[in-house]
Amino acid sequence: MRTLWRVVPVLALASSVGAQPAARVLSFDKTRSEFCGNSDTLAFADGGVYATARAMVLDPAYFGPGGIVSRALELAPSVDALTPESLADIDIVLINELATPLNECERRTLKDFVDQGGGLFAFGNHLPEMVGDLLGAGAPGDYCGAYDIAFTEAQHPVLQGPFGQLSGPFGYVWHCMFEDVGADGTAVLQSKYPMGAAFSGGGGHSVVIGDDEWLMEGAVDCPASPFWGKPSAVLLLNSLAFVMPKEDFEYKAPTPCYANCDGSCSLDLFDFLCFTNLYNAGSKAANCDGDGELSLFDFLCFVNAFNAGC
Ligand SMILES: [Ca+2]
Ligand SMILES: [Ca+2]
Ligand SMILES: [Ca+2]
Repeated sequence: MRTLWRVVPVLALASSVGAQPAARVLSFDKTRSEFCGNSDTLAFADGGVYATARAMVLDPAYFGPGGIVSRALELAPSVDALTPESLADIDIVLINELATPLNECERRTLKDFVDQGGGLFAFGNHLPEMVGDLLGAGAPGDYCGAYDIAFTEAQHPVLQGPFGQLSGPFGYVWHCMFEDVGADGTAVLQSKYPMGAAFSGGGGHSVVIGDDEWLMEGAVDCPASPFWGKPSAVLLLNSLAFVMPKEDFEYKAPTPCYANCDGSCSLDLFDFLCFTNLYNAGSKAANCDGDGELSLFDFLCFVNAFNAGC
């Protein structure tokens, strides 16, 4: 009895030290995702075409204590917009085919997230052009078409990773490509041009692939040409292992800027209108100079803040 009493606290200590928090993955919801067939969407968190891929991502034998990668992955509630608030506690952003592309605010937020050390896993025909430039890849022109795709010979953890090795042909579908992958990129899939690339810039790691059929199953109502198979599984899991941030990574949202009154991602006339509305409504938020009343000096104060920029 005495021995047991001594052992139990040690085990409890060991498990609390060893348990890493799961890495949280954020994805877009149904309202933002492209449709697939008549009834399903490509939302990664619940779309039928990704059922097998999703189950593998969440399988503790792959990601979890005692799994191939010791840190678990979990899907955060999906969102209809990428905002600094939506990235609180998020480790990896997963973006696939969207019904409406990322807007400039979302692109800036995503770049900030990756620069700080967050992970990005993006796949879909138009993802190279949507996010490639944020990662230093060359701006694409019309780099889409149906060509054979093959893994490159690069020495890279996405191709030689914890879940296996990837080489040789990968498939043939309509997809889009990078003009070039830039100084921080390594091409991992090659078509007529690089079609999939891994990025290691100053902050976090990213993998961007210009197609999504490779991750789709066939047995659902979807017109895309699915080619899910073992190489798809290895590519998916190696990519997520590569983009997983350091355990202490925590995204810090930028401090709100007073002059950006309407909270948009630019300073413009609408911010003056916004301030004027606050002032006319007698809002404390219009008391820019912090004294006890709303006056002309608050307008001057706002103009100064606006001119100072954000
Ligand atoms: Ca495609
Ligand atoms: Ca604004
Ligand atoms: Ca005032």
